[in-house]
Amino acid sequence: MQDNGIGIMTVSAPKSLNALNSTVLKEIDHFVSNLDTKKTRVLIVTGDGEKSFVAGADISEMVNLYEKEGYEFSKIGAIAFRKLETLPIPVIAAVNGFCLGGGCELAMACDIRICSNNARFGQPEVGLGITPGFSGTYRLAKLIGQGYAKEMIYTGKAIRADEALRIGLVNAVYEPAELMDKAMEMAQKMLKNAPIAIAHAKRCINESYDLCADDAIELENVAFGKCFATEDQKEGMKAFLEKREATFKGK
Ligand code: CO8
Repeated sequence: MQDNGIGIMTVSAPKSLNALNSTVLKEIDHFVSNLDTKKTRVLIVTGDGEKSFVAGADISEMVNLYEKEGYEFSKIGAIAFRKLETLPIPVIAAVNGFCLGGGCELAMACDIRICSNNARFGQPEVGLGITPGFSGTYRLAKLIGQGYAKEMIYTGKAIRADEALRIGLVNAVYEPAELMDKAMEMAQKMLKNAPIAIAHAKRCINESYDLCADDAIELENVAFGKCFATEDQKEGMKAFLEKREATFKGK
């Protein structure tokens, strides 16, 4: 769904609390691959219904897999989530309930997570005899640090929204009824800013994690310079000096 520059991707598998089966994963991949990021300038990801964002990968689909199929299933999700993570637009996860296993991994592939006060986060995989997949070990440790990540992953315990806020897994917690409005409000603020500058900033933040300091700083220098080749930079700075609101064209 797309409305005035804000897209909403709703994960829907109502019989299993929106668990990610291979069809849903392919739908996510297809949606993200075909998203027109000139028209959709901010994406919100949420789950269908009031109880669950995504309750993990579909266990019934994984139960009889062997090593090769397990690897392939993990790759389908990992590729789709990587595409989501590297979209040149901001992606906000509006986590509206259970956010477990592959659900937490989906939320972590988004730029920002906000949640309802009934949300529960966890990586219960080791209790099922598997590791987190879909890049969960990588992203959780990056987001909340190795200590908390290892505790969550080794114990498999689910944490409440207030705890997720405390450890930096989410940015804010809201009443369920106001969650989507708050996500839209955040998206509207982003829409007012220069899209090319946001895309560069996102790439610098994402990529600098895996670079040494000198390379990360140089990546930013180059991105900063590139902004001066845009009409938006001229408009943004002129508007400030003329004491008016800037109108960005994404050029
Ligand atoms: N997979 C399949 N079905 C599910 C899943 C799931 N992950 N989660 C819920 N369901 C189904 C239930 O089986 C149930 O189906 P039915 O009505 O036919 O019995 C229905 O959804 C409703 O669920 P519950 O009755 O259990 O609802 P409750 O409110 O009692 O409990 C919970 C909700 C706590 C969320 C509970 O359903 C639960 O613990 N679900 C499993 C959570 C989980 O372990 N998730 C992690 C899965 S593993 C994973 O995500 C790995 C990701 C990386 C994969 C890499 C590839 C190898």
